[in-house]
Amino acid sequence: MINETFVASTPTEAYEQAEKKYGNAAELTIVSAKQSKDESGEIRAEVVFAVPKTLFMEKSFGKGVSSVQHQNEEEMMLDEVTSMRKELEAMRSELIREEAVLQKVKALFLKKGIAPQWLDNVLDPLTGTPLAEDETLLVSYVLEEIDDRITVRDEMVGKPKVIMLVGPTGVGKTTTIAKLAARYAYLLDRPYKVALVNLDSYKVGAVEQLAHYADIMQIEHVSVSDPEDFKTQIAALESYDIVLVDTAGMSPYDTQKFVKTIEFIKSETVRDMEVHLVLAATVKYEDMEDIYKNFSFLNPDAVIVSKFDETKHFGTLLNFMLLYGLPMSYFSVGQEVPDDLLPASKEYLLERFIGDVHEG
Ligand SMILES: Nc1nc2c(ncn2[C@@H]2O[C@H](COP(=O)(O)OP(=O)(O)O)[C@@H](O)[C@H]2O)c(=O)[nH]1
Ligand SMILES: [Mg+2]
Repeated sequence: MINETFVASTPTEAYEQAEKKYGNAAELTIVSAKQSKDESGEIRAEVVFAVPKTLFMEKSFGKGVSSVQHQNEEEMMLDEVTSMRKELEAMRSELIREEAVLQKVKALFLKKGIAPQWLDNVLDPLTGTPLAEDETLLVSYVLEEIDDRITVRDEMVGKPKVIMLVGPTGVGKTTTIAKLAARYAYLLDRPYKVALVNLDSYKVGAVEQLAHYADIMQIEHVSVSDPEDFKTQIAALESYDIVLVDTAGMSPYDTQKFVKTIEFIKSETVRDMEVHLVLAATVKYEDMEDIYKNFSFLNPDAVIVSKFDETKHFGTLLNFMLLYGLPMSYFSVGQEVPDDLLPASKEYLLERFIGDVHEG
């Protein structure tokens, strides 16, 4: 209840004022009524009514009350907007922090030689996940992704096969052929019957280099200079378990015939034909694409990584594997024949790469 005082010259007038305001003044309780004279001698009647609070608010402030409600609603909305803004602000700074972590990890792998598109594909979907907040976790995640996506081709010696090595000059094809010859002929569970074919028509001295190894190992060795001759020789070597083919200096003029020859050998059912691209671990990022383009027409089945011992940085090499999805078959880890050859291993490669990444 609110005590409201009505002042008039007579109590009746005061009562009428109350009736005017509240309609039926009978609802109101009179708390007190008194009459007095003011300084000028005028009579003054004061009647105090007890008015229910809601009625008082409504009649006294009418619109005012609803505007108070309005004001309250507005304030509530403002509060809500402010807290939403705060939440958005927090989310935004979180995203900025995540973005900084993502960019840092991306920069690290870019520096190591991994291609930006590949990194974007792996890292972009992580925005907003807990992984994106933690640099160490994120680095491990990328390393695991690399581990998942690179593959190793098992050394399958059960079936007779022709293995051809292709690749840029000086990359280590002939040396690797010699190592492979020794491996198959002497270093596996049983001796395999190995023959060497030299398809090395342009590089002077190359024939001698392979012939020299063949002589030492007492392994059959033939030299051919054109695709037709190559076909004949491969057919003649049918009784061998492993025929290793060294190549060099193929001219673009020969390539079509050459591809046909490979297809012909591949269509044989008695033997498998594998083409291994030899790629130096020291390969430059800029050269990678050219190398792939120059040899992809031969449909390489695997990559032999040579000169593993000549670098500590394997990012570009890994990038090549990630980009072209070729499995790795062997690692050449030095010049020594036959010792410096290992069957490819993801652990061996990744261990070195992780060391490199952690060095920053
Ligand atoms: N450090 C190192 N040198 C190698 C490796 N493989 C080959 N080489 C050397 O690289 C040079 C070229 O090798 P070669 O087999 O003639 O290459 P090709 O032109 O591809 O046949 C030779 O001096 C080899 O001794 C390797 O894994 N590590
Ligand atoms: Mg050679």
